[in-house]
Amino acid sequence: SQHYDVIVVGIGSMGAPTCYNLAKRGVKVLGLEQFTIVHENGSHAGQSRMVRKAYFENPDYVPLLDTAYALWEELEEITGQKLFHKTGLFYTGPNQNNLLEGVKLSAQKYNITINNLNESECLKKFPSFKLTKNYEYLFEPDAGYVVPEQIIKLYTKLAINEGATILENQLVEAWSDTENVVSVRTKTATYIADKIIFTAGGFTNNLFPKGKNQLVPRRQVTCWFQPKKPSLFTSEKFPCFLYTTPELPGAFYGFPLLSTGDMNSKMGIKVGYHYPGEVIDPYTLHNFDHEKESKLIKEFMHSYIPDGYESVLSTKSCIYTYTEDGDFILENHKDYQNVSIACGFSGHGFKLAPLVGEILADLSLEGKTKHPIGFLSSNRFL
Ligand code: PYC
Repeated sequence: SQHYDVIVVGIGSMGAPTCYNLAKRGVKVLGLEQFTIVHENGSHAGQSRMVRKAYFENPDYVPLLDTAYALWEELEEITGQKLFHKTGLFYTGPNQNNLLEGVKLSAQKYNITINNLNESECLKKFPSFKLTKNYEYLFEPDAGYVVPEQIIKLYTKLAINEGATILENQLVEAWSDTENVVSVRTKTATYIADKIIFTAGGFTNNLFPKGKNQLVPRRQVTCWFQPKKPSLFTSEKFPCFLYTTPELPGAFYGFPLLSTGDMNSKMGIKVGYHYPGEVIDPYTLHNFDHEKESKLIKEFMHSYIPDGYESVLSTKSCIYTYTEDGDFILENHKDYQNVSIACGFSGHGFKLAPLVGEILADLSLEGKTKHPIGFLSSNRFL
């Protein structure tokens, strides 16, 4: 069989940019995807992902986000397409909650523009949000969203243009890392390479049955709503948002009507609940109804964005793969010589996909990267 320099397993959010970065550096790459390029069985479906910089989770992400922002821009230049939709991001919730405090901490530490709005400014700028007294209202003007399916297809195409081979419907049944050669077996073939990179999202555990790092795939539901007055829900009047409520932990989030579709399209506005959902076997993602989860989201809409909810257009499940602490794992694997891995994106990874692709190419080819990813090593769990 053919000998590749690097095999990438899982050609989704992280695998597609990884193939591109490797191929661009002149190495012989094989990408293996168990489903198709873009599908609804994992973590990337759903038409929109937020890109933001005042990172409430942990300020250590901000230097990485700076680079990712530059790479989103570079991707627009390479492809000549508009990919990053700068809508701004509205954050609100009770004073002194973790999310808002986290936003302010990162903004302060890294000098990120965050506008502190008062109630009347909010009402004027974003008339569709119901506001609560004594909440804080923050706006990050440089945030926005990207369309994950579009990005993954683009990176795949760019990778192929640079010489990568990408194969669909190739479920990895077994793999090994021995004597400086990795071998990967699918139903139809065995492939050999010097190195292997796993970007398998919620399916990572299935490829590392003895994995020590606990990854927990969870089912997350999103709803699409037809707004009562669509003209109030374009990005000019309705930005991306993260909204914490006193009733529940976590945050509700959502997007305006996508500027890729027309205002009256049946796409609607997408809203979800950013909080750990039900633990699942990732291969059973579509075996559940969305009753319980949609009810919460509908109640949120009813209370806080009532004009956004005329009817529910659709509901969907996708996967978040949690680590214990909600931070990613991005490293050369501790137990294998020729294996690099990115996993455990815990529901907030897509915005960094262009950089993860670059870092994985660095790690696999050079054994190190200049990017500050020490905090994403699995050593933190030792
Ligand atoms: O990572 O920005 C994010 C996000 C928002 C909602 C879910 N994830």
